Amino acid sequence: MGRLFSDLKTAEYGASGHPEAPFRVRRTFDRLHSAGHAPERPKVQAVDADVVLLHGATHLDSIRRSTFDDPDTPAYPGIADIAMISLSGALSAADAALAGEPSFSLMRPPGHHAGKDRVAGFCYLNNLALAVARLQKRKPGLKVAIVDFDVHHGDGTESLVLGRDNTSFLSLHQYPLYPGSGGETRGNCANIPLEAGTDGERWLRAFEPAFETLLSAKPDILAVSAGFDAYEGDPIAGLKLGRTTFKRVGSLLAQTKLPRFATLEGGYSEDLPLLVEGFLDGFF
Ligand code: Q9C
Ligand code: ZN
Repeated sequence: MGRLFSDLKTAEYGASGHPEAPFRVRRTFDRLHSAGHAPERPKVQAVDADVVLLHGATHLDSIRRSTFDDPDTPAYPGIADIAMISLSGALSAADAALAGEPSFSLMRPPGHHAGKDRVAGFCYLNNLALAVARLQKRKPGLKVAIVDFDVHHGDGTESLVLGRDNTSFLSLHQYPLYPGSGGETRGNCANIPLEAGTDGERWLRAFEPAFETLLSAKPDILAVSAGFDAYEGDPIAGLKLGRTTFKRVGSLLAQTKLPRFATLEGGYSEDLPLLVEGFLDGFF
């Protein structure tokens, strides 16, 4: 079984009516625990120097001082500290993966819309991209393939890794939809736009060849932005993936036998705990 990093402090912020809500971590944590997983606190504590690997020099301070402005991404009290815990989960998962253990960071806030100097779409720090940058700093030349299966285009991640050496990115997403980008492939960033209503079978038919192409670059490790909002029951998007599709994706990633880690991005349905459990059944 793989390693699961979580911290219930990341279930302690929220705003009423906001879909990115505490239950996402709290209920998923409980469900995975009951299913036999053993959630661990992060083993690596993120520090400011980890953030400036990709974000601008003032980005973390702007989160600490709440001087940012995005309608979807509130200035919750203490959110900078919580975002650093979420980042710590991603860094811990990356380290575990490199040591040979598949791993998952069950934390919030998510990260894939956060850009260099930008909070956006419920995201403050780009957890996954920072974890990748830290791995590559420690292991120069490490080849990383990023897979983003959140229903939204991973625009923040794309902006941070576009043109980056030894790094390739694949995102499948509903299009058009927030954030509006991801309509075409650019350089090392492969984008697969999918129309509203796409089901699991069609999704997998698009994923499999694109994933083969990603693997042809012979990555050393897979870094996965695991969003579960392409689920048919998700309240904020329109793809129609069933529960079993997430398990299948986990299995396809695991079949590579590559070192791998994943971080929670979106997924707003009450069924999120079941979806994550299915994904981990395949991924670990
Ligand atoms: N204001 C993630 O899934 N919706 N973020 C905007 C128009 C924003 C989703 C609607 C959706 C962000 C991590
Ligand atoms: Zn999303």
